[in-house]
Amino acid sequence: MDTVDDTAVVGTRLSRPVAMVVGVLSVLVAVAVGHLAGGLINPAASPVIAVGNSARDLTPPSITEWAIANLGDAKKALVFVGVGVVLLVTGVLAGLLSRRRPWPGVAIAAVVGLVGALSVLDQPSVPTAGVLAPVAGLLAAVATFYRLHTAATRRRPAVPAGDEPESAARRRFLWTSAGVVVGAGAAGTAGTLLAGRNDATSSRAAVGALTPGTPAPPIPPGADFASVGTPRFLTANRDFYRVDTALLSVPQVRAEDWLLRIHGMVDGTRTYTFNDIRRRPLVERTVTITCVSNEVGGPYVSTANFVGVPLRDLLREAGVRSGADQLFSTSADGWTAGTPVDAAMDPNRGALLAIGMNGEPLPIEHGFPARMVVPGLYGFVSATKWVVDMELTTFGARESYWRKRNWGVRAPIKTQSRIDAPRAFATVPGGRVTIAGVAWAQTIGVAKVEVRVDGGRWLPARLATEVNSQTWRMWRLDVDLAPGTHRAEVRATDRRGQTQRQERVPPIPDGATGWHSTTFTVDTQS
Ligand SMILES: Nc1nc2c(c(=O)[nH]1)N[C@H]1C(S)=C(S)[C@@H](COP(=O)(O)O)O[C@H]1N2
Ligand SMILES: [Mo]
Repeated sequence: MDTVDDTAVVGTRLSRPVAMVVGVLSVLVAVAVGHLAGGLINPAASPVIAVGNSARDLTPPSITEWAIANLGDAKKALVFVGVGVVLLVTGVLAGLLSRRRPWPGVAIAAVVGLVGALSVLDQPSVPTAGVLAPVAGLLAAVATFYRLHTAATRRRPAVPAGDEPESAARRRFLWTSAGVVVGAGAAGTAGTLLAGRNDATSSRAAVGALTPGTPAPPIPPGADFASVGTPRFLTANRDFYRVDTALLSVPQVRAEDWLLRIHGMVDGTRTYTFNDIRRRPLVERTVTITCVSNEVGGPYVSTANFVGVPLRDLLREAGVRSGADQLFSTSADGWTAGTPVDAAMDPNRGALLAIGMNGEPLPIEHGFPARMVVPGLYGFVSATKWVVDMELTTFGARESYWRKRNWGVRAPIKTQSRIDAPRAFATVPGGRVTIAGVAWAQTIGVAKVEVRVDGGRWLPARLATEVNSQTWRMWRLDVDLAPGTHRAEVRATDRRGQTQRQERVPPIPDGATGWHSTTFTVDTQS
C-alpha cells in the first residue's frame, strides 16, 4: 500500500511520496543555490541558463530553427519548462531509488552536477570560475538530501503508529521541507537580483546622444503607405523583428567593458574600445535587414536608421591580407557569422559597425553596445549582435554557427514582396479595394511590383518614393472588385530586371522563394 502513514516517515524506508519530496526538494535547492552563485559570479553560469543553452545547441537544428522563427518569447518558457520537467523527473527518480539509503540519490545528484558543470564550461562568455555555480548547487543539494533523508528515516523509540512522537517527527519533516522551500526561493530571488546588478541597462543609459556627423537623408513623406496598411517606413525599435539564439538571457555587455578585436589575416591586430568607436566620425544609414528564416509573407524584415562607423574603415586600418575571403565575427555569447570580405569592404554597400539605432544607442536585444549591419545579406551571415571579435580568415578554414547546421555559406537577400492589406481572411467594404504592402531587393532596388487578383492579368502597383537601394519599398494598388472572396498575389522585379521566382522553396539553406498571396472577402455594396 502506498498510503502515507506516520510509520512511513519515521521508518527506515521512506514511503514513496516522502522519497519523492526529498528528491524534488534537493533538486530545487540545487537550482536555487546554483542560480545564487551564478548571480555572484556571472549570470550565464547559473546552471539552469547554462543547461538551457547547451540543450539549445544540442537540439536538432530543424527544431531550434523552427522555435526561433515561430515561438518568439514563448521559447524561453518552453526551454524552462523542458529543463524543469527533466529536473523534476530526476528528483523523483533520485528520491525513489533512495528510499532505504541515500547513496543512489547522491550518485544521481553527482551526474546532474557534472552535466551542469560541463554546460557552464561550454558557455564561451563564462569565466572558468563559473563552474563554482553548479558545484555550489550540487553540494547544497547533497546536504539537503542527507538532511531530509535522515530527518525522514530516523528511527524513533518504538511507539505505535499515530502516537504523538511520530506525528511530531512528521511535523518536523514537514517544517524542514517548508524551510527548504523558503530558503530555495530566497536564494533564487537573490540570484536574480544579483545578476541584474551587472546588466547593461545603466551602461546604455549613460551612453547619451550619438550624433552622426553624416546623418541619413530624411525619410521623404511619400515613402510608405501606412495610412492604407503598410508598415511605417522606419520600424520603431520596440517593433523591430528580433531573431537570435539568446533564448534565456540576452548578453549583457557594458559599453565600458566592451572590446572589439580585429585579427587573423591582417597586417596588424587592432583593438577598439567603445569610446574609440564613438569618438570617430559617425555615419547614419537607413537599412532594411532581413532574416533568412522568413517564410514568404513573413514578418522578419524591418528598417532602421543605424549609426556607426564604416566597417570598411576598420578593416582597412587592420590591413586585410590577400586571400582572406571570410570575415568571421563572434558575439559575446559565442554565436558566429561568416561574411564575405568583399561585401564587408564594398563602399557602395556601406556595411557598418553600428552602435546606434533610430536615434538611440542600440537596444540591448539588438546588440548593445555594437553590432554589424551589412546591407543585402541575410542576418545569419552578417548581422552579429554584441560583436566582440572579427577574424579575417577563409571560408575553408572556419564554419560559423548556422553554417555548421547546414545553412548556406553566402546568403544574399532574395527579392521578395508581401501583401499587408487586406489582411488574410479580412472582410473589406465593397467598391474600390486597396491592396498594399512592401517589397525588397536590397543593394539592387525594386523597379516594379505587380499584383494579380484571382489569377487574372498582372497589374502594376504604384510604388512609394524610394529611399535607397538598401531598403524596402512600399507599394499599393486600387482595384474594383465584385463582392465575394478573392485571392491576390504579388511579385516584385528588381532593377536588373529579375522577377521573383514563383517556385516555392523553404527558407533553408539560403532563403525562401515564391509569391505571397492573400485571400480576403469583399462585402456586398451597401
Ligand atoms: N549574437 C548574435 N547575433 C545575431 C544572431 C544571433 O543569434 N546571435 N542572429 C542573427 C540573425 S539570424 C538575424 S536575422 C539578425 C537579426 O537581428 P535583429 O534581432 O536585430 O533583428 O541578427 C543576427 N545576429
Ligand atoms: Mo536570421
